[in-house]
Parts: sequence; C-alpha cells; structure tokens
Amino acid sequence: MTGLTRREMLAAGAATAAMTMGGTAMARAAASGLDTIAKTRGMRFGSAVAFGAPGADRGSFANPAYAAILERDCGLLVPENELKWQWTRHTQDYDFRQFDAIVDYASAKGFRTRGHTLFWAPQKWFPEWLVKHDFGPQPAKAAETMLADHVRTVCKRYGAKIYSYDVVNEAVEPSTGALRDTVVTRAFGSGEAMLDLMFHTARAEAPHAELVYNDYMSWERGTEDETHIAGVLKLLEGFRKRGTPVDTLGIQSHIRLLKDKPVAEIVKESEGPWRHFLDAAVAMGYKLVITEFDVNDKKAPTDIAARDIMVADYAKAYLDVMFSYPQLKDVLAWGMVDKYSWLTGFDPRADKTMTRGCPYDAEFKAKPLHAAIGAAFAGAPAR
Ligand code: 9MR
Repeated sequence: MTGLTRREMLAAGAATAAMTMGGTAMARAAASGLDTIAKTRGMRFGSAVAFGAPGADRGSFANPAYAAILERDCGLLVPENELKWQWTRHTQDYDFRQFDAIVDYASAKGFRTRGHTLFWAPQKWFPEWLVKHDFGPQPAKAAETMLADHVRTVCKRYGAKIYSYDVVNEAVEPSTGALRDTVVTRAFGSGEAMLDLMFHTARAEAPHAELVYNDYMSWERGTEDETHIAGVLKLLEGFRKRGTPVDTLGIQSHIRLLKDKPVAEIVKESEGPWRHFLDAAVAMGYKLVITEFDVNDKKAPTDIAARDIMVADYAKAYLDVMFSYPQLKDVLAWGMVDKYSWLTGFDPRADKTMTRGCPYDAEFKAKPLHAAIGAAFAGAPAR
C-alpha cells in the first residue's frame, strides 16, 4: 500500500465495491468518488478550490461541507484565484499567504496540486501597478527580468508540491486568433518572445513539472471559437518550430448550452471540427488536460429536473469525445458546488434561478452531472 494516502485507501475500497456491483455504469459511477472511478482508467479527477476563513460559505478547503466533497471526489486541486498575479503580486512584492494555505491543506490531505497560473495574458487581469509599470530604456530586458523572476520565485517556493503549471493562460485573442497585445508583450517586442521566456524559465526551474498552455477555445460552433481555435493551433505549431518546451494543451472546457437546440444537435455540429482540432494538437505531440470543466446552462430550461438532465447529457457527450483521446489523463472541474461557481455571478440566467453547471447543488447533494462525469470515466478506454 506504499504511496497511498489514507483517503486514497478508503476510496480504493469504495471503488472496488462499486466496480463489482451490478447495475448500469451510471449507478456504479454514483456509488463512489469521481477520482476513484477515474483511477480505474488510469485517469484522475480534481477541482478548483478557494482560500477562505474557517467556516466561510465559499468553495474553500476551510468550509467543512466543501472540503468533504473535495476529499470524497478529488485527487487533484487547483487554486481558483490565489496563484494569479492579482493575488500574489497585488503590489510589486510577492504575497503567497493565501496560496500557501491551499498548498498546506493539499499536502496534509495528500492531493496533487496544479499551479494556475504563472501568467494570465489578457491585460484586464493584470494588477494595476503592472499596467502602469515603466519598463525603462531597455524594456525587453526589464520585462524578461520581471517575468523570469516571477517564474523562478514561484517554482522554487513550491518545488515538487506543484506537479503541473498553467505557465501561460489565454494568450490568444479569440476575435482575431493573434496573440494578445499588452503592456508586457509590447515591452518584450513580441508575444512569442514573452511566451517562450515563460516556458523556458519554467522548464529550467521546475524540470519535474508538466508545462501547460491553457486557453478557453470551446467546441461549440461560433465564429469566435473557430478563429480562437485556429489561433491556438498556430501558436502550438510555433512552439514546436521554435523548440519551446510546452508539454500539454490545457482545454478549460467551460462548455456552454447557449443555443435553443436539442443536445444531440449541438453535439452533432460540434464533434467533427473539434476532433479535427484535437487530432492536430496530439499529432504535434501535445498531451491534453481538462483544466476548468463546468457547464453554462443559460439556454437550458428553468425546470430543475429537465435542466439537470440536459446539463448531464451534454457533459457526458463532451467528456466521451475528450476521453477517447489517450493523451488526456487529468480532468479538473472549476468548482464542485453550484452556489460557489463563478457562473452564478459572471453569467446569470435570464430567469434569475441559480446556474446548475457543477456536480453538486446548493445543498451539497450530488446531481445528475456528478453521475454523468462518473459514467464517462467508467466508460473511458483505459490508459
Ligand atoms: O473563477 C474565477 C473567478 O472567481 C475570478 O473572479 C475570475 C477573475 O480572476 O477568474 C475566474 O477563473 C477563470 C480562470 O482563472 C481562467 N479561465 C476562466 C475562469 C472563469 O472566468
């Protein structure tokens, strides 16, 4: 039993029981934690987690009801916000207090932790001081020093405690497919130079870690998604041509029920072009990771039962396509409980009811989406 935490041993027992009992894949899936089911296929499951004061009503490890779900379903954790520059560099100095608390919890409980993110590329997510920063007479050198220092500082501090980094998040502008133009890329002289520096520095400082380029291009058909996908592919090709050390394409997977169409129709129009994209990425040698999975239920019905089924069906269809790629091993949800999801505030429903894009409802009860994720894992080819 070496290398297994107590939580994993308990979960493994539950999984064995679940796998030997009869019934449908759905019933098996609902009977045990998601990471446990994923492991039977050589895969892993986890979630975003937030910092919080003890007992706070948040998606935090310090909220016992939320922690119980993490400890039941997850083997992987990722900070929802606490490693972003807005948290760690709210001034030009470093402040790791909130992320340290997450890493301490993860280490104590035997979770593996992802680092999101060493750099979030759109300027609107920079801390204010960075937007106004004067890079001086040699801007490329100054920008390089600043970003390399950031990567080194984070990688040194956490060492082997972080197994995978979103080294750069969202560098491609979806409306044009070009790299985003910001005060930082302008100082560097080009977006490519900025990206290359980030990945080379991360490889040197954290040679053990998986290095991920993460973005939100999604499989739903729409002009922006297509331009976005083309831009990401071009970026991935460029990395390979220049020898930039990028291991994995992070696919955020905020999938969206935004059309007044049955699930089967949305899936039918999405799958072909999406596979084309994934095929191209894996042909270049990239691995895949689902980094931020949830379902935007904007156009799903108000009725809870009908909506939950639609969300679950849509998720299952998407995950089945993704899980058919052996290059995909890790799957992380962007939160486990509806009431703490970014979707509730960021993209509220017209009928003002709570969004239902996470595996658990506001009462911490598992929903059909939870069973659908479990069933997708249970049915995935082993890797
Ligand atoms: O879920 C996050 C939310 O709490 C924050 O307010 C927001 C801005 O920091 O970021 C959200 O997470 C985003 C992630 O970091 C990158 N991909 C999109 C996610 C949802 O907006």
